[in-house]
Amino acid sequence: MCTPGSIPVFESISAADFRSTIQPTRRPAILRGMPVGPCVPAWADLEHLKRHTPNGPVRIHVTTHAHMDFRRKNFQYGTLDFHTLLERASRDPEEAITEPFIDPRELYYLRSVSLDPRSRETVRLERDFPDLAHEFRLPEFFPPDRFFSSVLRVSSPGVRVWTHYDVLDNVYVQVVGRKRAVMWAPSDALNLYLDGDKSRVVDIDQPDLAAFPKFAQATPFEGWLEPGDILFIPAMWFHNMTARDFGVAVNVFWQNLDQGLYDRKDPYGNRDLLPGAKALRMLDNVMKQLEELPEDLKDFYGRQLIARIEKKCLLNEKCPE
Ligand SMILES: O=C(O)CCC(=O)C(=O)O
Repeated sequence: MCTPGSIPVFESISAADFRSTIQPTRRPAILRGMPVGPCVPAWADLEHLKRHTPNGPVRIHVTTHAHMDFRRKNFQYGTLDFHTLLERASRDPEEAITEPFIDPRELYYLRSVSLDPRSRETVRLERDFPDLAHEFRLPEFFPPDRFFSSVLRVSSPGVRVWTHYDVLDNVYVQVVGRKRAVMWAPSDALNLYLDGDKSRVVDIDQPDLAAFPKFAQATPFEGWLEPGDILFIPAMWFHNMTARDFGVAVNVFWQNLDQGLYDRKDPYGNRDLLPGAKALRMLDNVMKQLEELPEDLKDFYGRQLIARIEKKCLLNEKCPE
């Protein structure tokens, strides 16, 4: 195991520095003091936010448990008008809600999807929230033709989104409120008990080590985002995010690799890279083959497969400096 660390903070660097020295390291970074437009501090004013946004219905997560758990499904989906969502998510959590979905103290989380339900396009801030887009600027982190999506995220205080990875490089621009980010390198995949793109270890601060003993060997990197901070989340880095306050953020994704590697029918940008997805499907067939063998021989050939994969695919473990 490597020593747990902090996500490094880079003050007032340029977008060119990001492209030449930070992105190529394939390691997360907090970029502080970069120009993101008048959204900071303008969006901290709820009335301003309401004046500059349409009040259409949005699909949200509603939960009574701050730590959302995708396995126990301790949340449900609901629909609220956007302004009602803003009012409810920004209230003091001790304040009871009249006409809740589940409970007067429920919490909310929005990951914006296209407001046009028939649209198969990826979500874009400037299409669905044009006035907000006008007040938000992203430094030139990538060439415009690599843009994939820009997602508006709104969160009640305390809400935690489970540990998962994204297949695209992205930046999480924290506009309102503070947020805690805990991240793990892709090389920690075997210690995180994955179920698809998500980790089954929901409580990362008090993990159930009897159920998930290898989690103790995973190396977390932690950082706190302040309004105006930009977190660089390299593709495949696991991240777990907790809102300390009412939060508004813009999460921008781009295709950092050859475009042919991505699934073109993937509006959310969360499907595995094509060769990876194909390899996983082929492995299902391999496993089916091994099912024909007695248990001890299945174990024997399973170990041979592991040895080959270790030799051909895995990089040598190296602790990040
Ligand atoms: O908004 C958050 O707190 C987490 C969002 C996130 O990391 C994601 O869904 O990729």
